[in-house]
Amino acid sequence: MDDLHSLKKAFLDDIAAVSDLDGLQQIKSRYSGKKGLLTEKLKALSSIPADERRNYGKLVNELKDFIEGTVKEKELAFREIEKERRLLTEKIDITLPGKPFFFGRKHPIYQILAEIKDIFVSMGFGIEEGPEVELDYYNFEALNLPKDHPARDMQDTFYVSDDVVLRTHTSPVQVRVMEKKSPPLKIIAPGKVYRCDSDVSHTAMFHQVEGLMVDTDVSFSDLKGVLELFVHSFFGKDTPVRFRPSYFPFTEPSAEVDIGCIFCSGKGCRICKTTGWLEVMGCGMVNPRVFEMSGYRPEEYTGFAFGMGVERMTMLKYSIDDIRLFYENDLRFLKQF
Ligand code: 2NM
Repeated sequence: MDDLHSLKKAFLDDIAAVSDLDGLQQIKSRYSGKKGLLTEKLKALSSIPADERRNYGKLVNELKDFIEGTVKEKELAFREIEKERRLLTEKIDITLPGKPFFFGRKHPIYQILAEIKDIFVSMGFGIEEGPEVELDYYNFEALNLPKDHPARDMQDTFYVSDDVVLRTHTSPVQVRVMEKKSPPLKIIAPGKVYRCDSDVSHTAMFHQVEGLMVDTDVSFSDLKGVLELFVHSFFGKDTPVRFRPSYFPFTEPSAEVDIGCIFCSGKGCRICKTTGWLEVMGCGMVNPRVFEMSGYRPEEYTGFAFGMGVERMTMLKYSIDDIRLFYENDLRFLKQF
């Protein structure tokens, strides 16, 4: 019996000295583990004289209950202390400002492209798209650009093979639409085009919007009305506009559309080369030969067409002097739009 008293005393000393859960775990296995001191006493029961065994066994079991109960109590107390400690140290300050979150946005070229589309859609134009890898026939031949025309030069055009090119304008989309649909037609063709060219105002890939309107009595006045309305919606209603004679193989007559220089208000500067005017797009009455090749009867129909560069429109609208800024992916530039 004395051995049980000293075991209990040793346990109480150990428990009084323990300061954390790890230490408690060690005590637990020292006394009631598989090879623990209490377990030893239980195993030794068989070697005790039969008349003492009953009483001794009862005391061992009582000591076992006491030790296990005390360990459990201590464990709960330690867990409570640990919880208090974590509540104090892991406090979250909900008044701290949040981490900044950066939203993506449309590239400036696509913002302007959407603006241009909206203006023409509001005038009743439909939107048509087509392949960027195009047959020489649709890119050149059907637009009255004969084989020896300078625009077909290897220096400007990316050739995929003898009769396949990267489209140099979006006009081939319009030819494809004319082959499929009969007049009246009122469409724009926005998209990427490719020319082997690069400097401050040219990149090998850029975006164009071309337009086409065909009906039985479309006139140059209709062309002027539509494009003036477009320029005034896009650059502002007080922007001066003029039509200057020009030449394109696919239109006759042809013209360039100029706006009063937005940099010097028409006084003449370095950017407008002292003319007071800036070229914004090309246009004209569709050449009857183009209609013929697409299967429209030139005796029955007339039409106008126009084309503009989206990068150029964006540069003019925001006074940007280097086209390459659009494609360098510098967020300091892109975030301004
Ligand atoms: C321009 C200028 C003038 C044009 C012509 C055609 C088509 F397919 F109807 F013949 N589409 N676009 C055209 C006319 C484009 O861009 C400067």
